[in-house]
Amino acid sequence: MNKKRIFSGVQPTGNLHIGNYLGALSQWVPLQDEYESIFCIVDYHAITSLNKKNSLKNSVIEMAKNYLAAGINPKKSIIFTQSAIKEHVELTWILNCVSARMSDLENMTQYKDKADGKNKENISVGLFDYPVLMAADILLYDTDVVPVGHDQLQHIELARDLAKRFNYQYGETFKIPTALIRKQGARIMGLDDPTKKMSKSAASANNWIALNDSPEIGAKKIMKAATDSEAIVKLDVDKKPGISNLLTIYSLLTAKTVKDVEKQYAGRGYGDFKKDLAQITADFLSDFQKKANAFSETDIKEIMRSGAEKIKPLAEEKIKRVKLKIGL
Ligand code: AQP
Repeated sequence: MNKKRIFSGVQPTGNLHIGNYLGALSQWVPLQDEYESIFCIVDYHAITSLNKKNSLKNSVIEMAKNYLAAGINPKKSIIFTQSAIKEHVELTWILNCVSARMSDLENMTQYKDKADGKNKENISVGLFDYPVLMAADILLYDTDVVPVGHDQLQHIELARDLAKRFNYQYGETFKIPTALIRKQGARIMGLDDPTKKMSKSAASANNWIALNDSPEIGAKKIMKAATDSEAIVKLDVDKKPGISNLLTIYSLLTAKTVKDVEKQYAGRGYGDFKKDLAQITADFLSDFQKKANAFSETDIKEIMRSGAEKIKPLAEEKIKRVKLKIGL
């Protein structure tokens, strides 16, 4: 029987954080054996913010290193850069015109959050249209399953709606994808404010631990993380969001259950727990960075070239079908 297909991607911004790692990348790794796996570095998404000044080419290479260090294996999975396949943009335009509506996009909470308080003169149309590009990414490859963090759920719903609308109007063309959200780690919260998700656009760098933070900085950020005053290491997301977030991070980085970690620190307060988690985080960062740095730019370029070569025929075939359906 043919394997089902997964597709997912991350924007190539320099400071991928452990929320991205625990909610997305680390979830992808075991799925590679079960699914035909496609992992994209979505550089067209990265240009939606007008203030990106870094060279995107370098960021793409850095991101690919992160994928490989996390355990994405190019022998099992296809890894490629979005802008290498022009059909992503072609399908976006078609979906924009044929299936997507202004009201769909006006309802997207991520757009509302990012646009909140900003003058519209400073918001790109691309930021507004980002979810349609994301739908095109997914639908182009007849994706069955999209493993993502919790914040992307609404965008996957939109991809499903656009596919259904297109199929209804023009006959069966797109597979309807489903989101795969992991039970633990799908929403890692900000270290300085555990009531909001960890996010690279947060105001303070104490909100996140970047995968390229030095182990010392990573450890310091854990020590500074907000907790309540009760000093009992126990998961209670509503009443103790700070310690619950740290427990989740601890559990995922050590592969211990939350229950076991709670038992380990019963009666010991937050001091020991935070000190140990700081060390665990520092070790994780040091190991991750060693792995990432082991890949040369030449290795990465070859992996990406070969990924794009493998994926191109799928995209071409799909866009040909779509154009035929709409009479182009
Ligand atoms: N806090 C999080 N917890 C768990 N998963 C998360 N993801 C993002 N934040 C968390 C997941 O990471 C994947 C890639 O995200 P992305 O960088 O391409 O887009 P994003 O969701 O916009 O990430 P950020 O860091 O939160 O950026 P900003 O600040 O720009 O919004 C996705 O699967 C996402 O769910």
